[in-house]
Amino acid sequence: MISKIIEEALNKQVRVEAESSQIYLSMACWAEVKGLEGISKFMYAQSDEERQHMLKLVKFINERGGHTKISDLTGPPVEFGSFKDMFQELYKHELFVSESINELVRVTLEEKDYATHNFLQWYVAEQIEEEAMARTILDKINLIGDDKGGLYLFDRDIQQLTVSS
Ligand code: OFO
Repeated sequence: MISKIIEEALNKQVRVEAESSQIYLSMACWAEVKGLEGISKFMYAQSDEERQHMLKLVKFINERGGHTKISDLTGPPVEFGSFKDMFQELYKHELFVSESINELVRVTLEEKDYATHNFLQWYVAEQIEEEAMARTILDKINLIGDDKGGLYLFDRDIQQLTVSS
């Protein structure tokens, strides 16, 4: 059984994950209409992953005697500048998500809710991976440059990242 404080804190995270999914879906659309097929596929997959993160929380709350409240979401941007800007935005967003998870972990310790604390370790590990992936992508972009040729190679390479992740 989770306390009201934990229920509320987890519900907040449901919203964060749902908004992440929408932001990445918007990035997928932006890349798709620009003809960046690889980047777009990658972002559709990221959006799906974030929805799975959200659902995992939804199930946990309901199964632990809480009630998930599905809330309004803040609409994501429609335009993302250059592909480099877009991935910088993604990195920034993942840092924000990590902070949000860390805060949630802090609340579980304060509330002495060790079951939820244990459940959240999956998210802690996931954020380490996602931050690392975003940094790898930014390193790659810096290496190949922001020009047309670089973009072509990057769009091709990122398809392999999608397959292997
Ligand atoms: Fe990438 O954020 Fe979910 O956890």
